[in-house]
Amino acid sequence: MPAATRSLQKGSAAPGPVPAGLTRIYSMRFCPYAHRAVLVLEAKGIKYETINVNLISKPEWFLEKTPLGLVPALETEKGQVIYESPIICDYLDEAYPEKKLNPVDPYEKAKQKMLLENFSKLIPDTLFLGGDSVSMIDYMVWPWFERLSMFGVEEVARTADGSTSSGFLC
Ligand SMILES: N[C@@H](CCC(=O)N[C@@H](CS)C(=O)NCC(=O)O)C(=O)O
Repeated sequence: MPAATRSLQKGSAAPGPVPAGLTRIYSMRFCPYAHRAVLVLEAKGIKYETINVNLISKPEWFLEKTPLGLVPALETEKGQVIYESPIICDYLDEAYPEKKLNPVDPYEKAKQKMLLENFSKLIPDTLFLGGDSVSMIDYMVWPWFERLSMFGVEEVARTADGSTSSGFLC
């Protein structure tokens, strides 16, 4: 992965055009949504540069580029800006079709979208699944999250080898 720049904040100069042969991701180091896009960029071997954005003090140019002011956002060589992590990931899969990550079969693709939709409902805007303090649902799902590394999920993500079945949801 190319070295990320430090995070740019309000008052910073807008970055120049995306260099030829690259795409650009506007990110924040700890953002899980941006992480999705980075995983797809890496899995597909797409050349990209990263610009980290200070989300507490957002640069004016960032708000001009992205109406929602959220990371991740992707900027192409043509200056096209794409936001919302699932849309970015689908865009990348179509724009760089050499190694497709979405299933070709429409039903299989729909099944993955349905899974994502249900998973997204589990990801809250609050610190815990049930709100601002820990509640039963957190204790109910935590054992599976804690075991993710045991089932080799990190390795699957690192190698992006979709043929390896981790079975971590069993
Ligand atoms: N639905 C968006 C969510 C992105 C999102 O919430 N990003 C957070 C960082 S993890 C953000 O930019 N927060 C800044 C803010 O809320 O102003 C996606 O999937 O890309």
